Amino acid sequence: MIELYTWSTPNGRKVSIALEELGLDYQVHAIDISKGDQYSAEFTAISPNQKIPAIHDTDTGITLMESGAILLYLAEKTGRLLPGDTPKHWETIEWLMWQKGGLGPMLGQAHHYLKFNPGKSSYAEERYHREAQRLYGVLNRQLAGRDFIAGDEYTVADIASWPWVSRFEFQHIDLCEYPNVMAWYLRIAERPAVQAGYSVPVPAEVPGLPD
Ligand SMILES: N[C@@H](CCC(=O)N[C@@H](CS)C(=O)NCC(=O)O)C(=O)O
Repeated sequence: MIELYTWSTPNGRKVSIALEELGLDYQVHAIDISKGDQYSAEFTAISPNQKIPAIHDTDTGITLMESGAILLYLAEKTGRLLPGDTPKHWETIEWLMWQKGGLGPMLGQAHHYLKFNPGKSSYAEERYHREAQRLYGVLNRQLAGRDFIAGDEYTVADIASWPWVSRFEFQHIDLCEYPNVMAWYLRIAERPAVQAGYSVPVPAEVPGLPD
C-alpha cells in the first residue's frame, strides 16, 4: 500500500495520476499547502524539503519526496511506464529531467507572475511568459509525428509534463499555437486514470479547451 501525501497541484497530480494508471492501492493524506500543512513536524519527517508530493510504501518501508524520484520508483516497482529498450529508456529519463529542471520550475514562475500576481513586475511577466512559450515550442517539436513524448508509449515523461500543461490558461498559452501539444494534451486527458488522479485530493475537472 502506498501512503500518498499530496495536494491538488501539478506536482501532486503527477503521482495520483501514476498511481491510478498503475492500479496500485493507495491512501491519500491531504497536505493543504495554502494552510501551511507542509511545515508540520510530521510532514517534514516524511518530506524534508517541506513540499508535496511524498509517498511511504508500506510494502518496502521506503519513504520518498520529489515527484521525479517517486515516478521512477513506481515505474521500477511495477515494471511499467518506463521503457526497457535502452534508447527509449534514456529518452524517457531525458524528458523527465527536462520537465523537472525546466518545464515545471519555469511554468511555476509563470503561474506566480501571470496568474496570481499580475501587475507586480512586467519584467517577470514577460520573462516567464516568453520562457513558457519557448518551452511549449520545444515540446511541440518533440511531439511531431509521435503520440507520446518518448515515442509510441505512454511513460513517466508524459505523466510529469501533462499536469503542468493542463494549466495552460494560467500561463496565458494558446494551445492552438502548438498543435502537437494540443493533440497530446487531449489524448491524455481522455484516460480514465488521468481524470481520477486529477481529483486527488480535491475534486476537480480536467480543463478542456476554451470554445
Ligand atoms: N521538485 C519538487 C517540487 C515540489 C513542489 O514545488 N511542490 C509544491 C506544490 S506543486 C509545494 O509543495 N509547494 C508548497 C510550498 O512551496 O510551500 C517535486 O517535483 O516534487
